[in-house]
Amino acid sequence: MYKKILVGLLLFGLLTVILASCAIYDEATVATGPEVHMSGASFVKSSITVKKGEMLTLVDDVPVQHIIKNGTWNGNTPQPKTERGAPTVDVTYNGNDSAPIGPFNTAGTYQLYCTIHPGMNLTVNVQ
Ligand SMILES: [Cu+2]
Repeated sequence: MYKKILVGLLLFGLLTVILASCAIYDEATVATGPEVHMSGASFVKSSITVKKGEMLTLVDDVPVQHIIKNGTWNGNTPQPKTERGAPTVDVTYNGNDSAPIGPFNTAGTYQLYCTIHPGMNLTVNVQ
């Protein structure tokens, strides 16, 4: 009688350990795409390389609005421009949020900028 309960408990314990380790394993291997973070008035890094077909996630780490479009700042002058092969980007981040842009289906170099903050440029290299 006690033996049966003991075996049952052992099996239950074993199952729990297996399930728990599976969960940890899954979490560690979930494929996350490329990300670029944004602070108050700039991209945290100014360029990123993504693979063809990938989306790029922009993460707004601060309670500041950013409006990201195709183009670049030349000094204090915004220069809207959508390169051939670039996905059309027009995304508003309202602060402490994130959203993907893309997909980037064509290899090349593309410029993105924030229409609010002069000098806030991002270069996306697609390979
Ligand atoms: Cu901005």
